[in-house]
Amino acid sequence: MKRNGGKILMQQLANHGVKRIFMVPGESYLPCIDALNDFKQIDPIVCRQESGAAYMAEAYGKLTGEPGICFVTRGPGATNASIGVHTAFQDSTPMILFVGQVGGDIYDKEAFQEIDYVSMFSKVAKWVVQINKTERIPEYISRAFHIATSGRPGPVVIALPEDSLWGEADVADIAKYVPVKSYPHPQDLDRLQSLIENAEKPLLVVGGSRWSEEAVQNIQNFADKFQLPVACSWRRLECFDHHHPNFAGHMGWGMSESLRQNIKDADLVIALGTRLGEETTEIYTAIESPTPNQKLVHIHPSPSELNSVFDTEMSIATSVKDFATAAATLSPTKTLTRENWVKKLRDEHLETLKPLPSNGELSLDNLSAQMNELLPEDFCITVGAGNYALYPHRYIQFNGLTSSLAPTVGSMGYGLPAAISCKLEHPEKTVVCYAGDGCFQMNLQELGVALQYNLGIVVLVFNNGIWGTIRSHQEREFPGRTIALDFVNPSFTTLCESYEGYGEVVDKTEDFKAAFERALAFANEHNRPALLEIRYDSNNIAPGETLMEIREQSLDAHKA
Ligand SMILES: Cc1ncc(C[n+]2csc(CCOP(=O)(O)OP(=O)(O)O)c2C)c(N)n1
Repeated sequence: MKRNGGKILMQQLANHGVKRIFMVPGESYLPCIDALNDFKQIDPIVCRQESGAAYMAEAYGKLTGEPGICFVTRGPGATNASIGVHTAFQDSTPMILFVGQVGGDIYDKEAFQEIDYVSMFSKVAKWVVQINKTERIPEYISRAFHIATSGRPGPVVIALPEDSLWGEADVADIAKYVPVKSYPHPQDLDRLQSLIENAEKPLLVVGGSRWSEEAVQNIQNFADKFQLPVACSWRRLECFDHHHPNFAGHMGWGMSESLRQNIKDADLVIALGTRLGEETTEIYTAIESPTPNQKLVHIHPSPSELNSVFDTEMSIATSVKDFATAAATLSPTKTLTRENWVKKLRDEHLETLKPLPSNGELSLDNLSAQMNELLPEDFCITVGAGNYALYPHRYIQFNGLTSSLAPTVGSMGYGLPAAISCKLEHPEKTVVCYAGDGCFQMNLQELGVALQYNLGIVVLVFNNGIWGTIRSHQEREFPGRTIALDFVNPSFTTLCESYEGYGEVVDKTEDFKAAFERALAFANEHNRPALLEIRYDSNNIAPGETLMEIREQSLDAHKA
């Protein structure tokens, strides 16, 4: 039976289990859009801008471990969506971006909106391909799902020339993809166990993508049995329950001084699932590259990641899930006596949860610490990039998978689309987007999606009137010479009201609790967005740190 390329493509997505796509429509891929009429099991989420759509798809990939699917038009649509592809790349998130393309008859003439996507995306995607023949659509899409999810997960970009979509073919479909397994070798497990049992001060660092509830549980049991304190890598706060007695904090930007010292004191670091990137290692100082001071065991799904930046004691190429399954079979061969080490790290971590003092009538420290009481058990906090994000990540006790969505790539504008994607996937969850006034304004148009799809998310906009992070960098490098940082902001509350949402300004710590409860009640009752505009003294730039202190320290350093 002959079908056009759009129908063949949508059939493949259905076969691979896709239930939702994020898109901005475009005339360059009309047959795919038309095919949605025949595949009602696939829900099209129509976004306002391609960066929002791509971020939503990326967040879906983070939440589910399955590729998030995004459709955009050629040229301008693809360039807008590229931020989501780069996020998926650095965050190791499975994702597939479909992009329209000019037809083969006029290709390579710089036709209207034409781009060579293989060249354009080759450094920010795991794989890029253009499907030039209608009959090869099933084959390429199957390969895309496998590539996006196996080894180090990542984004795939597929360009769809018009003639491939409008053309017809009689071709067989391909069944649902099955990611390959990669179990650790028994000898490696023996050696790992011996390293762990002979260490005095080991530390397990968890991160990366495609975890499962079972894997989290298995790794928690493993940490218990082997007396391993556990830290989450940069912005992977969801990989371990922060209430667990072995949890010792998170690494990277915002890491506590005590954890920084404990990492340096550790004699064995086991990094599971995570890259040890610039942020997690604090520019390769907490764990030095190429030769760490600690014995390093690196467990990562991609062999090419292993030993590429660090000279390891031992490397195991396996996925988190497969390692966790194997770890569940291990038991200590001797009595371990590291209770004090585990307890020391835990106690020091608990100290960091106490709100630090700050200036003015509204304390961001106190606000985020309060969230632990205000949030129900089933919650998700999303952020983009900016100093405001340091507060939830320091004070909120995240409780496992899907409780946090944060781009390790540090791209602004992520929080709102991610919150939308999370609420679509988990309607029962309390989803709170933290956003700086700068971060929020990068993708605020997606409030329209929250309105259209009845999504009761809560948005906290942290209004300090500046691009605060950059101000802190300027004060550090060019003290007192700050420039090009100020905002003239709109009324954020009126803005949310214009999307039929709720808006309220909060400028005192004691008013936050009641305001948050009102916002959440509105969001839950009306299934529409609620926004609290949080006003605070912009001098408060990070927990326990002010801009004026940074300036003074820097001026002193320049004098010396
Ligand atoms: C897309 C993108 N553009 C620019 C940056 C650089 N950048 C990082 S943080 C930041 C300022 C964030 O300002 P805001 O959201 O208001 O938060 P604040 O730092 O004031 O808390 C900027 C411009 C980035 N990370 N991502």
